[in-house]
Amino acid sequence: MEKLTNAGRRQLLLSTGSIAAMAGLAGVARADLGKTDAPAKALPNYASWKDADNMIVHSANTIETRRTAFGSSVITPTNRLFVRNNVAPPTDANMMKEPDSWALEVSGVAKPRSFTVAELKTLGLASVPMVLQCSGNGRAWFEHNPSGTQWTVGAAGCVIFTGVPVKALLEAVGGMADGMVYMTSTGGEPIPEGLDPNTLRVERSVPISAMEDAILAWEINGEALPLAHGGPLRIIVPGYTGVNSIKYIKHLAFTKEQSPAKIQQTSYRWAPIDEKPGPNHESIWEMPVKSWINFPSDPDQTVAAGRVQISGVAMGGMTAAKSVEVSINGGKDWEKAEFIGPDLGKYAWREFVFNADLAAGTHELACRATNEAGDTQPEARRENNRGYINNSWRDHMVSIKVA
Ligand SMILES: Nc1nc2c(c(=O)[nH]1)N[C@H]1C(S)=C(S)[C@@H](COP(=O)(O)O)O[C@H]1N2
Ligand SMILES: [Mo]
Repeated sequence: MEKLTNAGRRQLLLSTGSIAAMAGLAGVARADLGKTDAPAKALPNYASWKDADNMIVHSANTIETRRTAFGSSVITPTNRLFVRNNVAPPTDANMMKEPDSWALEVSGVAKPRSFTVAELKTLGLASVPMVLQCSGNGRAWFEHNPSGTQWTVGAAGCVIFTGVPVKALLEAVGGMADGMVYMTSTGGEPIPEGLDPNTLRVERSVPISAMEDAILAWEINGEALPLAHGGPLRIIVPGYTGVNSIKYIKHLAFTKEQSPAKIQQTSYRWAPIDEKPGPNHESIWEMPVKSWINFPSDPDQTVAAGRVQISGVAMGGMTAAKSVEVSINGGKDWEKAEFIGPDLGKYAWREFVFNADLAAGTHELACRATNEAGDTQPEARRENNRGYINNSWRDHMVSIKVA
């Protein structure tokens, strides 16, 4: 436990979604969605190395990639990857000085013990290209103005994490204890004294089946994992929404019950709009099939009439993206787009391109992906209280001026 100053405590509380919403973040006018000339806010210190021109700084704890800034080369550069913290990140300057000495406690196993990152590095090595996407990506299009950051498409990126498979770690501790149902990860944020830890603790449980492809990562895109993305050590749960990939992980537990933390019990739940989210609602875990167009997508730009390369990204969720179709008339007619670039496996996204001849005027461009499981991206979002997991193709459509 660490004592926080009043200012520190206020900052911590300000970072929670509902208060951010009260501060006006939910009030983005719909017409402004996706605009690239939104007023610039300064990057916070811990993320000062981000590519400011290509980010939208919603708050010190919520930084979005601009729709025009994903590039077409599959991997999202780390300096353009979104950042999302539910509470302020740790500020302990020593934490990143010797990342190899960061300790992870492991429990709910035959031989519970603690490992340093240096020790974890001896147990195994795996590299996982995957989409990291916030559960609230696409929230800005929900009509009922759910509280929380008004992300459009940029609370997502495709990156490569490298670390030790959780399975290899389990082998080293004699396997899971009997009867365990969940894999529960705890973040290393200090919890201010005097507060009920369950209100702020970032602790998430996922079904143990998610362990199959999970890794404990210390590297992203070939570089040491920075604090902003969970360094020195982070768990990665591929195919699951971002909140399940706990940063600066300090405890990995196999448990019979889900975490009692608020972030598990009453947040990240599929609650109907008019119901208070609670433990009886389905948890937000696996990601569904989704795609969106990145180029052209700037509503302030006019595209030259003639041949246009329409491009974007398509992800399958728990299975690979299999195909993607594009519509240049608002979803009336669809034609198959072509995947380009390398196929980095089922958890990564694919870049796609569709070439169209566009005459002068306004065009509504849409795309819709299908995954290997046969799920096709729906036209309508699945309504829910907090505005999670929007994969509606209609919401992600772009209106383009051609002249
Ligand atoms: N310890 C900790 N882990 C966390 C969070 C957090 O606030 N604290 N936020 C989660 C959420 S909601 C998301 S979307 C991802 C964001 O990862 P990024 O900041 O590396 O993009 O981290 C998740 N892991
Ligand atoms: Mo998130």
